[in-house]
Parts: sequence; structure tokens; C-alpha cells
Amino acid sequence: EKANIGVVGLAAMGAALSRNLARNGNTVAVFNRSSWRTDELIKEHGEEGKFIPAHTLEEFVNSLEKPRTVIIMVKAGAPTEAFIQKLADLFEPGDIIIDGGNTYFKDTMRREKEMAERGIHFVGCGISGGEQGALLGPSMMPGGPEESWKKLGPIFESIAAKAEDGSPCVTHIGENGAGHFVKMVHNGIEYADMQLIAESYDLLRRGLGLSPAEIADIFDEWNKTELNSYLIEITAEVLHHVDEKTGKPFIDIIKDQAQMKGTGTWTVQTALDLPVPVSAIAEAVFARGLSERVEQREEAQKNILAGPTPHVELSDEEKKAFIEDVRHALYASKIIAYAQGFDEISEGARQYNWTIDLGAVARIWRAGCIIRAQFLNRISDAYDSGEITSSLVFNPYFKKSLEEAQNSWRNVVAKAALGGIPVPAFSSCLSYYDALRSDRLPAALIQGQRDLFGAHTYGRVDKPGVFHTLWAEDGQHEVEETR
Ligand code: NBP
Repeated sequence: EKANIGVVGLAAMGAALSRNLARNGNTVAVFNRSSWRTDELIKEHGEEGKFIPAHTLEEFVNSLEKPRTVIIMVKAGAPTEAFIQKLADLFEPGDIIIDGGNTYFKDTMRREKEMAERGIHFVGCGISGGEQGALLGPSMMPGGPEESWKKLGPIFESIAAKAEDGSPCVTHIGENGAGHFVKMVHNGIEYADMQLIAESYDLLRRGLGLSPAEIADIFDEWNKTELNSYLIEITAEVLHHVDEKTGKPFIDIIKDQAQMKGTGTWTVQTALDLPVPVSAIAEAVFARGLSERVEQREEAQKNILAGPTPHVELSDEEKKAFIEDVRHALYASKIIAYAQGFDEISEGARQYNWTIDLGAVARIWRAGCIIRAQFLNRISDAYDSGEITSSLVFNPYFKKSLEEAQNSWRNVVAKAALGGIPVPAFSSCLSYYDALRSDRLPAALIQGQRDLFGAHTYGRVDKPGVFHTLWAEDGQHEVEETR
């Protein structure tokens, strides 16, 4: 018997994915550079399903049925590139190579083109959910040629996470780099969501002086509301955790420096190129960056930067209401962050000629991935209803939620500013909301400045055309540019 799918790279992710495939009725060829990993997988989990272990790449390729289909799960970068080339040399036209790592979508687009010239189907597939997800059901975002989906669809559907309604969390996202693009934005949204939760925590902790355990209980309660999500759930878990050695809240043991591996940065860089304002994601990336600027932070601690001792000025009765305000502000900001992320996907689709079903993207994020949440049902419903015009915020449900939250939202941002608590994501989301609803933006002034110093021209509100004022002459005369 031959294998209907193969996995190259059997570290945490690859081994988990191989087991998931085998457990769900696939015959899985497995290969790893160091053969001990292959042997260990078979020894420990060989009875979970049908595996065909291989110790050379040739043996591995020969154990695959045609069209040969292989998922590469080795270290991103050069090792992944090397395996793609080695497999391509052994493959025939029609065979499928899948890159399951977090690859930059433009690299995927380039590779897909190269492989297509050799007749090989190349599929960049975003996989979310970490090792647990890979084993028990990830959310999967495959791109690549539509034709490859005929073979991959049933295999991926067999292993993907299942949403509450039983539907598998995988769909063919679009051609070439679309899958990795959507995975990238997923991670960007994840950054924003985490930052918003972290700001909420800070407001309750330093603002109201609540203990981590009390805040954990609040997040447990919030998880029963429209905020219900994996990230809120694990926030409560982290905050409930106590350091065994010292008895201190564990959160106080962890260094306050948030690291990153790059997908958030790519999301923002890509958004800048398009350009789409993803201010919540950008603030989240910058906030992590600031947290790691240890030298500057230490210098600021030496009393160089004056300001209030972080607090929120409130009576005891008002505190309860403020906790509710933070909850509303979190929800409203989350709506903005997701709306911005979906804007980036729709703008990316336009730029790179992908047909992406945004409702389907929301659906496959409902389970298996880090941002899984009830909330995503609202987003998919909104897209499926056809009620969305140019942004999620105009969908009646989200519009109403934003409007209902806005007094709380404003109160939280104002109190945070007065009390010296940084809320970059909350305040940028609120500013985005206010900018979007402004009938006149100060952009008019910027365009006036640009025309003055650089003759960059401007449009007029009262007639069509492109104009330039002769500022240097008398400032009174205007010329109409013909283009
Ligand atoms: P790692 O990223 O730690 O990579 C380990 C694997 O790469 C091993 O199979 C190792 O083989 C192989 N490898 C290395 Br390292 N250098 C190699 C080389 N020069 N030639 C051939 N093979 C080489 O594994 P992972 O954490 O399982 O992640 C796999 C992929 O999945 C990555 O691209 C990652 O970005 C992606 N991903 C990870 C997560 C996650 O939560 N961890 C989530 C989503 C996607 P060896 O055994 O012989 O050293």
C-alpha cells in the first residue's frame, strides 16, 4: 500500500500533524533529516494509524501514491527552501508540495510560480493552533492552485478543527500566496487582541488596584459574555496561576518584555504598502517593541519622566461601573481591530488578484486557532448576510455594539490618560472610530501644507479638477493643473 500523503519534518508540529493524519484514516509517509525522530514517532505512536516510515528521501518519495502529496514542516527559511527543491527534483508534474510553516506570502508567491513552471502544484498553507492544534485539529489556511484542492480538500477536512456546527475549519483561501497572507493577518489580529486584553488587565491592576486573582475572576465572567474566546479564557488561567516557590501571583514573576517572531510585523509592513490603516495591530507590535527597549525604560525609571502614579480616580461605587466600562471598551476596540484586519485581507485580495470569501475566513477561525471565539460567528454572519458595505463596522450588529459601547470607551480612554496608564490600542481604536465618522478631517490642512511647500496640488470641495495655489507669488492666484 502506498501513502496518500507524506510529512517531512517530524519535530513538534510535523509529528503532531502526522499523527492527526494517521488517526483520521490517512496513510502517512514520514521522513525526517535525523532518522531518530522518525523511529521515535513510529515506536511511540505507530499504532495510532497507518504510517510508512522512510529513512531516505528517495524511499519516502517512492512510498507515495500519485499525485504525490507532501507537507513540509521543517524549520522556516533555508531548511524549508532546501526541501522544496529536493522534493521538486524527485517529483513529477501534477505532484503537490505543501509548505505548512509561517512563510512570508511573497516568498510563497515566488515559489508557487517557480514550481508551476515545472508542473508542480505548490501550496502555501497557514496552520494555526500550535502543537495541540496540529494534533487535535488546527485551523488551516491553504492557498495554491485551485486544482490541488481536489486532492487536498478531503484530507485537510479530515484533520482540521471542527466548529460548533461540525464544519471543518479549512477552506481553499485563494491562489498562490493567499493562504499565507490570511495566516499572517490572523496573527496580526491575534497581536491586537492580546494587546487589548493586556491594556484591560493594566487598567484593572494598576488603575483600580485589583489583585491578579480578582482580575482572573473578572475575565472568567467576561468569558460568559460576547467576549467569549480562547484568549480571554487563557488570560484568566495565566492570572489565576500562582508561583509555587514564592506564593506570588505568577504574572509578577514573568519579565514584562513581550517577544515576537515576525508575523505581526509583516502584517503591519504589508498594510503600509497597500496602504490600509491597521492602527490597532501596529500599536500592538509597537507596544511589544517598547516593552523590549530595556535601556530606555530603565532610564525613565530614574525619575526622568514625570507624571501621575498610575491610577484611575474613582470612588468605591464607581469602580464596579468602571470594570463594566473596560469590558465595553475592550469589545468595541476588538471590533475595530478585526474590522481593520479584514480590511487588510480584502485590500490584499484586490492587490494580488485573489478571490477571498471573507465570511469563510471568519468561519475557519471559529475553532482550532488562537483567535477562536464566538465573535467570529458574528463576523461570518455579517459577511454572509451581504449587509457589509465597505467595512465590518457598518454591519448593523457591529454598528450598534460600537454605538452602545462608546460612552464607556471614551470614559476608559480619558481616565487612562488622566491617570497615566498607557492604552495605545484602546485609544487608537477610538481615534479610528472618530476619524471614520468625521465629516471633515484635518487632512485638508495637510494637503494645504503639501501644496505650499511642494506644489503637490489639492482637490476642491466645490468643483472637480486638480489645483495649485501660487503661494510664493501672492497666495491669491490658483492654477488648474491639466493632467
Ligand atoms: P522547528 O521549526 O523547530 O524545526 C525542526 C525541524 O526542522 C526538524 O525536523 C529538523 O530536523 C528540521 N531541520 C532543521 Br532545524 N534544519 C534542517 C536542515 N538544514 N535540513 C533539514 N531539516 C532541518 O519545528 P516545529 O516547531 O515543529 O515547526 C515546524 C514548522 O511549523 C516551522 O516552519 C514553524 O514556523 C511552523 N509552525 C510552527 C508552529 C508552532 O506553534 N510551533 C505553529 C505553526 C507553524 P532534525 O530533526 O534533523 O534536526
